[in-house]
Amino acid sequence: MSNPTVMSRRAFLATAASSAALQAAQKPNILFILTDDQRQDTIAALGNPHIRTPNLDGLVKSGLVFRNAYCMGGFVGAVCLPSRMMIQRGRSWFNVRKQQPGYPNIARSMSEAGYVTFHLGKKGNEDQESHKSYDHNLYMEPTDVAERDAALPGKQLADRTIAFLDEWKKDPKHKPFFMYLAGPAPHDPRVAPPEYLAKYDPAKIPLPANYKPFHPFDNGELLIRDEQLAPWPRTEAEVRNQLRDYYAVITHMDEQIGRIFARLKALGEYENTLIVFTSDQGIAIGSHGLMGKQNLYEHSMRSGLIFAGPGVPRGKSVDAFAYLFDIYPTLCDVVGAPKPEPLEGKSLLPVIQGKSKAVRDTVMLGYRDVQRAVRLGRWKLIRYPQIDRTQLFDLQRDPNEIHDLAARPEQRGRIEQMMQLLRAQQKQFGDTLPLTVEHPRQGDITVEYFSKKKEG
Ligand SMILES: [Ca+2]
Repeated sequence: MSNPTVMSRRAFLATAASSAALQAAQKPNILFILTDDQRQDTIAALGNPHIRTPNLDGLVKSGLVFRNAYCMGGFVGAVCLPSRMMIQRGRSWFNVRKQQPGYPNIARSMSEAGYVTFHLGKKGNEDQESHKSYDHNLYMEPTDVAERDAALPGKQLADRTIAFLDEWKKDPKHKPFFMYLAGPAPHDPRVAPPEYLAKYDPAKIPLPANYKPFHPFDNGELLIRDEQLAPWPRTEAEVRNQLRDYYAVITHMDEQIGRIFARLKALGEYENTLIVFTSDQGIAIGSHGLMGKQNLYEHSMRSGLIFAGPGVPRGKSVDAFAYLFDIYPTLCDVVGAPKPEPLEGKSLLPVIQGKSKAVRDTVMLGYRDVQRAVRLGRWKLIRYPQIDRTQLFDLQRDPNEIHDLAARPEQRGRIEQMMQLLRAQQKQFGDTLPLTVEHPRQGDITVEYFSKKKEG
């Protein structure tokens, strides 16, 4: 056994070089799967016995789950867009649009770290500017609806990914891959094949625990497109039917993801691939009387974030706060790439490796100029500045945000503390929205508004 202290300089350099070569050879492939509008509670292994997601369940069991990973929110109703920009660029939505040409993005960083980069996904409400940095940049093709199977976006996503993997594997000089798969499922329109619909009986799908026929007040965005995907009041039957379609699309999508995993295994690459799975944000579908994701409740802003593969503990879940824009710097750390200067995301690697409990004390969420929220430990405060309204939830006792504690006198101090925290977070990210306005609106979009509309 050689001793480095007495090793000749030449021998030492030779050893160092071969060790660097070994590391390079062992650089993991990275498969980053981003789904569209998938609530965290639509993965069976994360506590939903009513949905079937065997492949995502396998990922949960073989990896580490961040239970408190959030989309920070967005500046437009199509929250997909800011969410995806934040993910690609590692910046908050307040700063993500301020970038100069040549700005850092995840594809550039992975290229510089020696990866071949591949993107396949939807084109609308996506960060097409960042996509130009991928070596292979593909969009979903419009499909021939006459050919039923080919019309399913999940099938196309898997087919084309598998085709790329097969070609990549044939090249004896291939670099490790960084793949970003960002398909359109389970976003509406939710079209699943009949045999997947048949797996779910709407009558047996439980309503969300926080199901309501109406949202209890005007949150500033009750008339947007997504909220018109079902009539008011949201009936139990309508919500169950929509959940059936949603679950069927997710089960189909899960199967297609399983096909990609199976091909990685067949090619002998699965063990050397780090898989990152998340969704750009969740959605309501009946929760709180809402249908869309233009709100800051947990069902809409919290995503399931899973890491699985080399160096990741198996079957673990953590409560550490995370933003989806932390994924980019995390992957920089994984591959040993520098984290470019303007990144606002923080690497989650210390949490993944068990060296640290958390990298953030809080998260701030926002939606246009109508909603802001902040989390502190088990507590969550949501502020609606335009109507001068505040909600406070104890997520430990009330994870479904059903019992608003804001009017309780004993919570006055906590609300003051959390409003201060929210202001401090706004300052940190450059958010200039005042949390109080001189002339608050009445908030006209109420139960009465929809009742009159129905009569009229
Ligand atoms: Ca989305």
